[in-house]
Amino acid sequence: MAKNWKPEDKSIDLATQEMIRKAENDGVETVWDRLEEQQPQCGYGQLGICCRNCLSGPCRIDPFGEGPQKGVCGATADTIVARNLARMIAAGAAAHSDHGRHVVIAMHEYLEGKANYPIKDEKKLIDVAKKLGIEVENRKIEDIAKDVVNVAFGDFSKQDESLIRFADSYASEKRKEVWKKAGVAPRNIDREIVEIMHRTHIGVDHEPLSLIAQGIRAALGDGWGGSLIATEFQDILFGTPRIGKSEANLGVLDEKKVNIVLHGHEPVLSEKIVDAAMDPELIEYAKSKGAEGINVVGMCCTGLEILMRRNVPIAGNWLQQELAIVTGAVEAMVVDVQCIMPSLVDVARCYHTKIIDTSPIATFPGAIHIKFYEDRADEIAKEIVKTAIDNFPNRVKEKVRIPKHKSVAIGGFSVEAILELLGGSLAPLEEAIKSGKIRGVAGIVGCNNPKIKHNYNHVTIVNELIKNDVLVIGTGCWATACAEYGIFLPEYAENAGEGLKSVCKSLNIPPALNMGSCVDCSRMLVLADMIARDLGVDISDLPLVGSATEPMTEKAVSIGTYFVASGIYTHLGAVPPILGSKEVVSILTEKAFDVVGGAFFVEPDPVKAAKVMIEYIEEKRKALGI
Ligand code: SF4
Ligand code: MSK
Repeated sequence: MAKNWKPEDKSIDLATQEMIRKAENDGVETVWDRLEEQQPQCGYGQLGICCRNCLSGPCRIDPFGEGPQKGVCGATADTIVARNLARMIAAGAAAHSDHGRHVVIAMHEYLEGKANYPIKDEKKLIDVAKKLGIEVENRKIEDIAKDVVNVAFGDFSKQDESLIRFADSYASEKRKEVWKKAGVAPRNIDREIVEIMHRTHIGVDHEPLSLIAQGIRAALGDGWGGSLIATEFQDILFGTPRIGKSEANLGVLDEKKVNIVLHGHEPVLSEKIVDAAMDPELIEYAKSKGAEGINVVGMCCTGLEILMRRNVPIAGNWLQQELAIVTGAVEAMVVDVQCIMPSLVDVARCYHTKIIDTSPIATFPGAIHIKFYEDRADEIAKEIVKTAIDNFPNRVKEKVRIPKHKSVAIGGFSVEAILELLGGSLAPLEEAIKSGKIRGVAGIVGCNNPKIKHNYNHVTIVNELIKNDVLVIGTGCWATACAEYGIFLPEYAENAGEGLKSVCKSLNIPPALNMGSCVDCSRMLVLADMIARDLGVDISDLPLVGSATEPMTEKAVSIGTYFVASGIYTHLGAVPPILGSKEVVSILTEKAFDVVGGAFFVEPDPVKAAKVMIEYIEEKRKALGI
């Protein structure tokens, strides 16, 4: 395959570059090859001005004003762009929230005696129950848990107009007032998503502002509902993350062991596989097949879930999933939901790797299907580990090359872990912000995008921000990028400005903190909300910014939207498909400020983006008089 590009153009990561070269030598096609084949990508799609919402279409609007300016039904570019954007938000919110629902169901099944998911973190359960206004004194843990489950189920099903209970219980009065006034308070996590599908059906809502408002309502149902529920229930079931040490990058694969890569998003199965891989019988079985043991590693957000709670090493982020297989050393890649490339099956055909799909809602043609059900979780986890072990003798020695590169990374910065670190309250952090040692905080969310040099934006923006004494927190594939680059080491604070460096040194923490997977963006909301309450202001008053530096998924669109709707000025490192409507652009980048106190800005250059973020932080400091 003759390429018009070099691996160094595609990633700043040496392990990634090495495996792109190996893929080329092995004749394996990767995501970057396919992006090349797709060029030039459709201009109408990039601008968001094509519509196929009915069978009279597909329709498209001529961006130069010479051809059609309306679809067959009369929809304008403004309507089409707003509808398409709302549908992206709906899909993103649905993915996060359905994930949340699955975790609630796992806990419900346990409480019904049908599944083995004992509650690991009773303190977290009690904290969550108290926040929700559930009585906890002199009550059995199981009874409290049942009430918490019922509140969560209610947020997915209630039919009245009131705000969902999780958002109502977690968000400050000031923020809720903003949502109420703007008419964007989510009433039911599922309903807001369904309503987007209804409104965007042919002939329903054609007003960009009201379509975007509904998008915001669904996104808030994600951030302060579905994602928050996922995080809280996972913490209750599997333990709230605490600060711990792990490793990151493709070098975490082990040539001598059975390598199992856990990829996707939901920890309900991966937690069980981590346990199964420690089963002495299965370890012995692996040895009987010639391996020295079993090496479980993560990929993408499932990887971050088990890194945060169990310190399991992570092999890579989104753009590295194919390359893990290219090492030739992976016996099984076990996938659940979201961000899993269907191409993995094709890559695996060139090696001995088995792709095992596990979610009843995600089937991959050509994969082995071992579907996962909560009531047989332990048994299925063992079956999967055994399948991987049985595949070890099929490894082709000549095809194996594991890059040496890996980095030690500190993770586990849940809000609870941060509080513990600070001695029980956020006061030391707030003092550091007030004194100016820390100028502000930037919350960065994940993804990679093959249109952007892998990890470049993530690393560059962190370097720029910390140099200027901005503390960075974040999640998702951003976190893996930082982990791979050594940013999650306390020593990395040497690269920070004097103020931030002194804070990091006194606490022995890195200048950027790993808060978990993409659903854990909810942790950032909770943290921001706590700081705002302590300072007696709204989130929108804080010296706080958001960023999706290498955005790719519809989930990132939903996250960005709920950041904005939570009052956060939010950067996007890639242009979303909205430029076909000046009206939509103006709502998202300007008018949103007046309505929800936050807005988007798009800037592909991470150095320039950091500059804008720092200026905004300084403006907010001035307004607060600090
Ligand atoms: Fe065309 Fe309107 Fe149908 Fe969209 S909804 S495909 S613009 S006719
Ligand atoms: S995995 S959503 S590419 S962070 Fe959560 Fe990474 Fe983005 Fe998927």
